[in-house]
Amino acid sequence: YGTYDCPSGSDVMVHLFEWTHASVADECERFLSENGFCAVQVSPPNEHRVIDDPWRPWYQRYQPVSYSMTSRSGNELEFLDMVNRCNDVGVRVYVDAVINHMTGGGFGVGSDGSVWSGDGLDYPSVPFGSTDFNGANECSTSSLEIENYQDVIQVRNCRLLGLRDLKLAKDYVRGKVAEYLNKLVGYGVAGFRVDASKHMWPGDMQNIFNRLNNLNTRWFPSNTKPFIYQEVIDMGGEPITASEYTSMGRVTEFKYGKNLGDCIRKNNGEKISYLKNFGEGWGFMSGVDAVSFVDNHDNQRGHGAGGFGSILTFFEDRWYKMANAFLLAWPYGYPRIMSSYNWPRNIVGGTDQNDWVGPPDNGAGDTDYAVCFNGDWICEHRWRQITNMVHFHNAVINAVVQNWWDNGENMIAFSRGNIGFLAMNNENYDMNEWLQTGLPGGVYCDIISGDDVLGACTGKTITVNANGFAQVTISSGDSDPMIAIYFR
Ligand code: LM2
Ligand code: CA
Repeated sequence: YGTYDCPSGSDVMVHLFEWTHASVADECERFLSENGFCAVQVSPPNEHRVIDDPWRPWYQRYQPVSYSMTSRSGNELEFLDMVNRCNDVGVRVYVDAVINHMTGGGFGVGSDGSVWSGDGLDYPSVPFGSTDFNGANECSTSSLEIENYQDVIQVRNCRLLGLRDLKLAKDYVRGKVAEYLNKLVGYGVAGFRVDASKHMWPGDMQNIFNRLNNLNTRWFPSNTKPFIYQEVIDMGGEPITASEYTSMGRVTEFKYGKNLGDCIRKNNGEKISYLKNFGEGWGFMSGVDAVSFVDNHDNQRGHGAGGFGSILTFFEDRWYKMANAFLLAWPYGYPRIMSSYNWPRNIVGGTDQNDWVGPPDNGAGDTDYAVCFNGDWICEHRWRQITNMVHFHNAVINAVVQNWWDNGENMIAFSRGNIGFLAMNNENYDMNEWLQTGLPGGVYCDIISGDDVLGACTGKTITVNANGFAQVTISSGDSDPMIAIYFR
């Protein structure tokens, strides 16, 4: 676990948040496979609670009702079709696996028609019953809620936000969870984002992972286990740390997006020149253990960790492109690009009043095909600056950082060996520097301001002399105050 082998020339994943299976399948074929994406993270595909108040929030999908396969994204056949089609074009599918808990309180009928009762701890279509959940024997708080993150037992045995906490110490529960994950592996799923990993004992998770089958040999080499990456929010200051999980797979590094956002926003005197040793040098986990990202579906709306004042999202599009350019140019972690839908963000007193809003048009018909740039689908992964940096990332994958330059403040430049070069100007005055790019002499196309289509550059061109130097000019007024060039 914890290894991932992407087809060569593709080394980035994208989270197509709340996309339907049908739309993901199309996107694999028409875009992801053509643009160097290794994998797509999809929303939880299993049966979930259906919430009316507020109306069909995105977060209903983090309340499992069963492991049957009709969700807001589509049914089981559509899921299978998606996995087949993505795999056929070399794009892996990673499933967001919600296995720490089932629903919150209440009762109802799930997205696949199953009855459930959180009040009665009854999920007959798994089936899970009251003895399959942690209760007063395991969790010491009278509310059965997590009340204190300094208490490891609470964090793992009590309820997160009222969500009924599965007794993963129990063989039967482990078996049911493993059965679900193995069903997905059998379909051709290549890996899992493991939701709420902080709230599960590493030993319980290891036991479940030990039960996982090898990947489907229709697409993958024999004896290959699923790729695991675990969602652990470790900002420091709590007894549970990311390092407890790295032996089982990668772990989401939440410090990355917060600190990168702070540098780009210049919060508290932070500067992009400080990015010179971004990563382990900042106290992050080792890059080989990390999934790195600018924002995720939680912290882009003020859930999870980070905070609106730090995290950058598509709402701050100029900064966001800078952050993603850095993410993709700088060697740290397995990068994940967020692909979002728009919603009427309305931050009042630090909370987004509309943080619950689900994907465009849902509830109307539940066949909500994502069409990029149409309506509210943002498709950050298709923004030219970001897509082109995915290509850059893949091109420089084996090259180390060299030729770092900064002005001590908010102008930076560096090369990746003699393959690629990025320069960024986050000052409010123009950058005009004679810099070593590391690249062989020639005329290069800046892939931020345009595309290099069959050698015809639609953006700026940068001339590198025989010694590798170039005049780098970036106006502070540029819509994207950076340039990126690479050798191919
Ligand atoms: C995660 N990672 O560890 C997900 O990334 C995150 O999106 C999930 O929370 C969380 N863990 C549980 O899987 C989201 C959302 C919460 C929401 C839960 C459950 O951020 O706001 O909680 O999903 O849907 C909601 C209500 C909350 C209520 C709870 C239970 O916001 O007030 O608690 O449902 O009914 C009483
Ligand atoms: Ca738990």
